[in-house]
Parts: sequence; C-alpha cells; structure tokens
Amino acid sequence: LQQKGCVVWITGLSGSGKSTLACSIGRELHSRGKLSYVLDGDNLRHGLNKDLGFKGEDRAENIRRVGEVAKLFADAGLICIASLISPYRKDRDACRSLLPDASFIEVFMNMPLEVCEKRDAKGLYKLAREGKIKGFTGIDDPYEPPLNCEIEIQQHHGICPAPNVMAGQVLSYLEEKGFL
Ligand code: GGZ
Repeated sequence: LQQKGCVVWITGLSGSGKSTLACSIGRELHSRGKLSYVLDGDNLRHGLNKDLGFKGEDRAENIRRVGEVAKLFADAGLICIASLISPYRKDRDACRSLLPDASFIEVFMNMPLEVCEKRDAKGLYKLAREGKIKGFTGIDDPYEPPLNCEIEIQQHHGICPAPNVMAGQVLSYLEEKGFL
C-alpha cells in the first residue's frame, strides 16, 4: 500500500524555529522509514526562487511556487514539509486550496517577536531595526497569524520546546490523521 502524501506547512517569523522543526520532523520520519522532503524558503531562494525578493508580490510568487512543488511531492505519496515565513494569510490559503481536504497541515510557530529578535542568528533583525533592510517581517512588514491552523507550537512558561518535542507534536497529529 502506498504512503498517503500530505503537506506540512510551517509558518512563522524569521528566527521562530521553522527550519529546525522541519529538519527534526524529516529526521524522525526517516528513522521510521517514511519518505519525506523538506522545502525550506531560505534555501529555495538560492535556486528555484532566486529571481524573487521580499516585496508582497514576490513573496506571493515564492509561496505559490513552493505550494505547487509541495503538492507534487504529496501527489507522489511523500510527506512534504515546507518551511517559509509565508506571512500573508491569502498566500497560505491559496496553497491549502491546491490540496485535498485534510492533507494540508498548517503549523504555526507562535513565538513572540522579542524572542526571535533576541536570537537574531543572522543579525537581520538588527539590520532591519537600523533601517538597512526594508520590509522585514515583524518589523516593518506584517505577519498575519493563522486563524485556523491545525497545529500551534508555543512556549511553555517562557521556554521554547526542544526540537524533538515540537516534532513529536506534529508526528502525533500525522499518526492520528492516518498519514503514518
Ligand atoms: C523576511 C527576510 C527578509 C525580509 C531576508 N523579510 O530567518 P532567515 O532570514 O534565515 O529566513 C528568512 C528568509 C525568508 O524567506 P521566506 O522565503 O521564508 O520568506 S517569505 O515566505 O516571506 O517569502 C530571512 C531572510 O529570508 N530575509 N530579507 N525582508 N525575511
């Protein structure tokens, strides 16, 4: 019996832990012998999407392309994990509408801006605050949180869950819905 494919779409601010979660889910699925593939926004911007910037229409096109590719992987029976800021609700909803009901699983990394900004692994928030990067999500470009996501990842008592704990939350959901 072929594996039932789906798309796990991880949305959230820069520095919220999307890529870390995506890798952790991918590793866990691999160890269970399940085929999966990670589509990471930041990586794809070096190849498939290298012609795109961060204006609204560019982000929309970025997300549209990744949504279409994710759909292809899901059609092939894989669990496709997409991790993009995808800040606008309408762009995420357009990706959702490409897939059969229940096979688009939206995961919201609900981390406070202060936490993401404090991490600032690449120093981009600092540059955005200094006005050296314009239109940075959360600073001078909006992030629209999901209204009806399937999974929400949050801090508990001010502590971010460990990657394997976050991945466990997603894996349990996939199990429950019959994707594993
Ligand atoms: C947001 C930006 C920007 C602006 C560069 N706004 O955390 P990172 O650094 O490593 O990953 C972010 C990445 C965002 O790419 P996405 O394809 O996920 O974005 S979107 O879904 O909105 O199309 C960030 C970096 O690019 N970056 N400039 N202005 N993030």
